Amino acid sequence: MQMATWHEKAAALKPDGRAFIGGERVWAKSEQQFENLSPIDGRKLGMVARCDSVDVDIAVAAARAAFEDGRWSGKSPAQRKRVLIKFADLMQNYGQELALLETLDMGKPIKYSQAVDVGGAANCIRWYGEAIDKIYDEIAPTPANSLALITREPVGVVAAIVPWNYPMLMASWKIAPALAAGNSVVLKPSEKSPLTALRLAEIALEAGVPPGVFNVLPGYGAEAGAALALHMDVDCIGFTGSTRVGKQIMQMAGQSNLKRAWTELGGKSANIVCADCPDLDAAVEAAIGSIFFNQGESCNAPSRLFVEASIKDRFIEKALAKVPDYAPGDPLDSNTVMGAIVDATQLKTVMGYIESGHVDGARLLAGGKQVRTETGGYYVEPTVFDQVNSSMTIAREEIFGPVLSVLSFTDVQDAVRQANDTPYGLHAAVWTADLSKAIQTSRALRAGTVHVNQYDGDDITVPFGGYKQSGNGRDKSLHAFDKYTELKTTWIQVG
Ligand code: TXE
Repeated sequence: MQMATWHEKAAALKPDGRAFIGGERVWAKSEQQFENLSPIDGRKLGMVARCDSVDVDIAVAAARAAFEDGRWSGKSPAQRKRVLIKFADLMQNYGQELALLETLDMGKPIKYSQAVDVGGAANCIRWYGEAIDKIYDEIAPTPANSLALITREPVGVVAAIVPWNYPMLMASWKIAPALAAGNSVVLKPSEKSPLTALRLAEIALEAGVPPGVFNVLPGYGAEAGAALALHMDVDCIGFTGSTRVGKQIMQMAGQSNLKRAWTELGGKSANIVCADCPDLDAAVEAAIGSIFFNQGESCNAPSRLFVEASIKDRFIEKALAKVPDYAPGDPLDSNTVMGAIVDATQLKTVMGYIESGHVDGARLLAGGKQVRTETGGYYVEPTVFDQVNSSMTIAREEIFGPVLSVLSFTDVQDAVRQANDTPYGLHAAVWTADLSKAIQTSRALRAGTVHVNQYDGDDITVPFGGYKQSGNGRDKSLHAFDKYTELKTTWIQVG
């Protein structure tokens, strides 16, 4: 029997756009809906609940009730572990459906939706599930007549607001540590990509996460998102998105109940290639592959490439030979490596930045145009600008599209100075065979992650987050528990 193609599977899919509150699929109380269109070809995927502050009140009340009665928060860590591991297993069982929803909703290639998004999200849920019954609390070194316990408790009701570039992965980075620690969660996915988050909530219920513990509200940022950030009964908010909205989230947290607010925001990561780079081909591959991965829609994309002047021409020649490999294609074709830009707004933003590169005097070496297909959709050529300097808009602002800016430097101090000349501080990289130079440079770079002689080294065991206006707090690793737990001191008199 012949297997159905991704196109046939996509045609058969009927996504459910209703919210998920208290263990049930529901429409918004207002009955308002919005249309969900695929960036692949403009096809209508369905209607989605347009939740607002009324739905937020209902979901937060459901989450609070679940937290208070202990149906999840009161379970032992080992019990929560078993449920979360089952949740991860089920995600993998439903992997094809989840991957398809992700690709249709936001345009990334199906092979990455499967390997990176489903694989990474399921691994994240499993990792925090496995971790939670292996963490011990502390006893403080107090005088002998006392016993002081330092224990971690869940913060209570956690709101998570996530973006559209890795919808499932960003959701899992928030919900996995939050749920493992015993919190209840209200998740708001981006209005551009709500489908996988809604399916995740159903899968969590099937795995045994009790009703009310994990709720999902699709809707617009200014409506459902702001209502969550302003809510007086949300204890903590985890946000990934633009720096502009991240600042508003911090303000809304401050003007309401001072809920703990954690932000993972934009980036303009610098990739520094020194003349003594130990493997130029690997550096070329990483520089090109990492900026065009996910259509350039990655907060940690190395969008500023700094190449030492003496090797720049050779480096660029090698890099340009790789660019055609990243030509955008049909995201439902398993061979495609670059897919569609998420929507018409983002396409306009990216094309606007390309125009600004021309206006500011950068030299276009590759791409630069929108790709029009017979079926429609939003596609942009992989684009490389040379002769960029640090004052140009394309070197200063986050483009969030497949656009690489090439700059040069004279010595490593010059590279560090230029690399740090940005309001952002998410990722950075340095390529050099000199160990001392690598260590000194990585210490000098103001970024949450510094890569040395690679760019894609990353897994769930390491923290992810930014310096400066790239945000605060860290996703992933055991450090993420700091965001979703309170530390309690219990001082006991002995004798
Ligand atoms: O992000 P927004 P957008 C950057 C990237 C991109 C730009 C715009 O440069 O081009 O942001 O993308 C919710 N109160 N990043 O407009 O608006 C919104 O509904 C509460 C970087 O999509 O920040 C969505 O769920 N919530 C980034 C989430 O915030 C609000 C990932 C992100 O949307 C809100 C995405 C409000 N007032 C974009 N307004 C990264 N760092 O990975 C919006 N939201």
